[in-house]
Amino acid sequence: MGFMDDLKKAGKNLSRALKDITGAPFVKEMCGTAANMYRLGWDERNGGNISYLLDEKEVTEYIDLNEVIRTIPLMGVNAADFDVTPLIGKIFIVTGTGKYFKNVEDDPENNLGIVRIAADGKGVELLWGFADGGRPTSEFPAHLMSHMARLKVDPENRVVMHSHPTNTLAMNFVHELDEKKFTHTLWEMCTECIVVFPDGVGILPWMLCGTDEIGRATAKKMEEFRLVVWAMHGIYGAGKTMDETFGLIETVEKAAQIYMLTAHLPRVNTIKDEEMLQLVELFKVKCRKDFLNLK
Ligand code: 2HA
Ligand code: ZN
Repeated sequence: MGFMDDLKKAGKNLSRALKDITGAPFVKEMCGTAANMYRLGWDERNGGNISYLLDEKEVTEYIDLNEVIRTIPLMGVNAADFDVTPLIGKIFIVTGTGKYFKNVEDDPENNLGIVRIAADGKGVELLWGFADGGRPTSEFPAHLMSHMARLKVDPENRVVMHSHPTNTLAMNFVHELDEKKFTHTLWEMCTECIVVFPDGVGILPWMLCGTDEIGRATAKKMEEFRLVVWAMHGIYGAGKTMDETFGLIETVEKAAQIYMLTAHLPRVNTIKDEEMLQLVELFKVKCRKDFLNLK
């Protein structure tokens, strides 16, 4: 390197002291959320994954975007075959494949990665994390396709989250997997349900996970729903913020828990459809009216 290059590099480093990334709000949110999900029993072993679309300006406070650590092919369990053009250049923080939510908080640098979708749309550029040679979750294709689908409906969507919440899963085994019936049962279980997820819950039949096919099917559902159940596997949620997305799954799981606590007992009371309609009107949300049984 020549003298002028040295000088330029020194100048660049002097003018831009980078902040400690472990203190970055987006890293702290990933750590806190993974820890909560683990503690709630939703994400055993390597179950679950989160991806979070970051604001490039915010990221530049912590890392040098010109320094690519390595390039990783975009794939789940197979080489990926889908068009990510709308996401080229976008930066995500994402949980790693095979990594345990249990460990994220204590060791973010090995369990999380910050990646930028490469210009050719065939891979991602690692900018930080996955320090032990890791790569993004095997469900990254499903995440990216879901991000693209949600961004079309809501340009502010930033988070996609997958989890295995216990009662939601249990309910999959004993309740009909019909979107209207499943959503309606959840709406009946907690007063706030219809306000929190007025658009209802989409459902996919059991499918092989980690593939582009389940990614495409999830994204198709995401055009209509912010919540998609993967039958007998888990759930996907999407939202503007980590809190909103976590809250969606948390509310479904709470409703499913009440269902599982009561499904085998005689039902004496319920929240009526007319009452749900009052809630929708009071909180001024637009609900899936076709999921109600109004006279
Ligand atoms: O990442 O949950 O669906 C582990 C999983 C796969
Ligand atoms: Zn899973």
